[in-house]
Amino acid sequence: MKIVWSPAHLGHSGHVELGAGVIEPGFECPERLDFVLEAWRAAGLGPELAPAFHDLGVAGRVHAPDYVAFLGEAWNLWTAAGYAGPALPMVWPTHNLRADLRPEAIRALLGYYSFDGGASFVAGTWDAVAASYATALTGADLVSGGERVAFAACRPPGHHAGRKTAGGYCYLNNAACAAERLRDRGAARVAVLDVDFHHGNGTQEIFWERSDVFFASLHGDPRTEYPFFLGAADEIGAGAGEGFNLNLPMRAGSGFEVWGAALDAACRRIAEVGVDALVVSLGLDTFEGDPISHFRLRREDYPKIGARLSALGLPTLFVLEGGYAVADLGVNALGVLTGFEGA
Ligand code: Q9C
Ligand code: ZN
Repeated sequence: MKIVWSPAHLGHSGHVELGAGVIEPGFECPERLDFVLEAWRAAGLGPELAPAFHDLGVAGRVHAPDYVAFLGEAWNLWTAAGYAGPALPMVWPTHNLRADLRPEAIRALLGYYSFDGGASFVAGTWDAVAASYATALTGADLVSGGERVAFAACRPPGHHAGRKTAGGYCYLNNAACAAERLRDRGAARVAVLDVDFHHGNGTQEIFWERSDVFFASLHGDPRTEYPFFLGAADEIGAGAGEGFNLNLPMRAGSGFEVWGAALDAACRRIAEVGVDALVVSLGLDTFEGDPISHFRLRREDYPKIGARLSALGLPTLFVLEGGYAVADLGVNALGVLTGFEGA
């Protein structure tokens, strides 16, 4: 198996997020990838590749083109306006406010193009985001080029990013872009299976009305868990996409007995739907030691996840999403990957 990663992720550091009563350092930190690489090397699973160059064409179809352009200029607009420190949104056009009017001030644009205070910008954010996107597309090209499996070690993650909104540590939706790329390169239908603790609200939104990308998500029940405002079981897609969205929310505190049964249900549905390739949004924040999440998976559960996914028999791209028990992240990620390879 090949891993794709880029050192450009290191520039996305020193960012902050809105917490409960505080502005705090981002849980989504550069050290996360250090632990993934350390575990990768220890497992001796295969070669490390840098991402190939990819233009923003796929991003401009998955996301609104004005949103992609904004991500590229946000930091420059922020510093040109004389602000220092991370660029955080502070006003959002929700409910009865005018979301149809694009504002001019950078302070307002940050809210126009986001849904929460969890995706701030620092000087290196855009380069990291662009490299994370290229990492996912490079992984997709490995799989469409005939590799059974590949691992896109993306940072920052992507699954909360919607068509024109950043949030939850995410800017461009790497997994959605990879699925789009797999379609471009000949897959008639692709499944995106999201096993991050948090609902993949961005991926759901992007493919909501499409039948060529089936989306399934296993996640903490949004009545109590982030992102709160999407991810209920009755969300099944609309229009041509009706029946091509599957949400399997589970209560906080769920362990592998419950979670593994949901994974099996999602896998059976993927087999029924019939797809040519699989993208796994691989969040490891289901781990019992995760500081911001509330499932109770253990280290020994992760290889079982990989084995179940492998049994689908599909060309598979793993795309890294969340996981904040930093020192355990690499071992748990490699548990999934070695479980896949060994199955
Ligand atoms: N201030 C992903 O796992 N809430 N994003 C954090 C602590 C936001 C998670 C609460 C969680 C976002 C990719
Ligand atoms: Zn998560």
